[in-house]
Amino acid sequence: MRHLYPPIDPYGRGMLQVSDLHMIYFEESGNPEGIPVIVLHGGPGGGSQPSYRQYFDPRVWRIVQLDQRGCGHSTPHAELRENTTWRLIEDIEVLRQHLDIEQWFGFGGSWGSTLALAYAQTHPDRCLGLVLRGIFMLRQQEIHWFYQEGASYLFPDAWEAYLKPIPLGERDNLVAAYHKRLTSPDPKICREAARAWAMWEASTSKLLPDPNLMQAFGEEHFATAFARIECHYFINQGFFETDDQLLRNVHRIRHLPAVIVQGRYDVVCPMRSAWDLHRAWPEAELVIVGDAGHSMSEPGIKSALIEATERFSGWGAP
Ligand code: STX
Repeated sequence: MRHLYPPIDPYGRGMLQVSDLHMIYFEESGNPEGIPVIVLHGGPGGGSQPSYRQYFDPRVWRIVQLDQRGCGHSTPHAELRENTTWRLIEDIEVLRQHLDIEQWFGFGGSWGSTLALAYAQTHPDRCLGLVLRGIFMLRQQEIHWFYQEGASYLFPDAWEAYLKPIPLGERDNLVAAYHKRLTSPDPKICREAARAWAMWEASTSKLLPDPNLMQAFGEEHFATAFARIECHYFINQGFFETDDQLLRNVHRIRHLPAVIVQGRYDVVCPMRSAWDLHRAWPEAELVIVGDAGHSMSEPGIKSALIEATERFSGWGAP
């Protein structure tokens, strides 16, 4: 069993103006001469966390974190305009060039895995390899499972609270009903919807419920960006051209070393997606954690992710 590295502070941070509207916040930690890795957070809209650094040996890795458009310390907060998958990929490239990095590893779970796959498929020559967790490819069936029907069978209690802001007549399309409220000019309507949306995910993210996670997700600043940005991406199908775009383009990245870590009891991003990716990309190592749900902080997931970064510690050293 592997455990997190001790907490560390970044040695560098900054804000980058990536459009007329958006500034993105980034941090660098670990060894400035180390192997570069870009850490991609989930949601979209979740923001990066200090604990994400602790999955890497700080003597070996140059750890780059960024808050994607509209969340964390990036501004404007919870902004949906000019906020698409392809803009985020451009931002990652702007940041890479700003930091004078030729190539880097990608590390991401959940939506972070979606974005890492989309980035690597767009810029395969910039990637040294991928560590992915809780695979999410933003296909219609994945959205339907978690936000319409499926996960509701496993968490009927938490589901009631998720349904509450939506009147009976609008429940046949919950993502659309939520989108309407999360983009409402009435801050009270938006706030209530954001909280209910975020709490649904907090209630289902771990094998065993975690009150700390519930509290963090329920906090207004976090919930507003998380819910608004997630729903915006989901109603737009991730801005992908086809539902299976990420699977269809696996051939572009098959040469890259990769590890896929998946919790068997992941309710947010069920293992079906990791399995589909594994079938399309058998060269990537699939690690199934038998006693874990979705969160990267579940003990078995943590351990498997750290094993993966340790395995890649010898790669691409300068
Ligand atoms: N969205 C799942 C996701 O990407 C469907 C995600 N879930 N929780 C998170 O991200 C954070 C821990 C980053 C908030």
